[in-house]
Amino acid sequence: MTKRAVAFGVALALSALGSAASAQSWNMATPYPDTNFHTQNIKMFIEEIEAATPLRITLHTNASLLRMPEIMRGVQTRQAQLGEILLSAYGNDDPMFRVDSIPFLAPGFVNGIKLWHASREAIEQRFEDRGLIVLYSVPWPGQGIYTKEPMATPDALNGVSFRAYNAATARLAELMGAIPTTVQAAEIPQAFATGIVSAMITSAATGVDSQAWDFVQYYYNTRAMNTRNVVFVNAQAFNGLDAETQQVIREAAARAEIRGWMMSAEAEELTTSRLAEEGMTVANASPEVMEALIAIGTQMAEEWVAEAGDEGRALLEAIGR
Ligand code: PCA
Repeated sequence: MTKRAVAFGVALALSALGSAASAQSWNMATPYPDTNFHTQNIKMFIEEIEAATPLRITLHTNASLLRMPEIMRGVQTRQAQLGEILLSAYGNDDPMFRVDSIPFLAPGFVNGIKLWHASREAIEQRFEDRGLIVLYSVPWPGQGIYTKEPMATPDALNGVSFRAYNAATARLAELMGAIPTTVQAAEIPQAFATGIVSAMITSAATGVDSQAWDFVQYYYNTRAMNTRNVVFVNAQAFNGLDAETQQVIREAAARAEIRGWMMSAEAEELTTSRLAEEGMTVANASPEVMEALIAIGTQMAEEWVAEAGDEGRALLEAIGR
């Protein structure tokens, strides 16, 4: 073989290697259904990446690839390269993961943005320690309480079996005198149908996803907190991409974060109206119930700081609490 032929062969092999490396197929796992605004946002995120890079991403929705509690581990072990989780569902791992679930600590989208910016670095560090990279985070609409019977006073939930989705909502239920059971979003209709739970806290968006009107009558729009989802990637997989593809993903993520906050605000309006259109009674919680929830929030913030320590105290100061 001539020198030239060898050089040509090497170049060919290298370019084949190069395109094999960039034309990868990835999987992404999310716990939420196709119609949910988070999922719609992810689809746009993926479209933007696929339009600008050879990377191909298959999205597995509605916990079809991995159940929510398995997604972080699943991305660490590269069963999927990308994942979306409800961050606070991992709140037992680290208090930083559940600060967004303390009732009335940072209610509403504006406070939520402040809280995210103040906690982002600490959360990113936790992900890095786990071999993961945070790409973006989007909040759920405000959280409200769904009941079968009217909830005029705080004791209405006494002894009621209550669907929780993380440690914080379980604690909230407990402090309301209810009996919490953790149920994943994808399993809500079944849990109500089989009588495992008869009340819950979640957004109007998840109420619509689970067709709450089939099993509860009342939605009390307390807007107690805007707990967040995080979209993240396996760090090794990400670092294995060429710099240009990495850049495209980072930029698409930044856009998805801003778009997602707006989509969440829009979903809050649309899905709250939808609950009413489907025949549910949508109401503000009574002053007594609000007072009780706010007091519970204060207690939970104290409990949280006791666990989160100096870092937690500094975070609350940073958001003016
Ligand atoms: N939906 C998710 C988390 C918060 C929300 O609005 C759920 O209910 O599991």
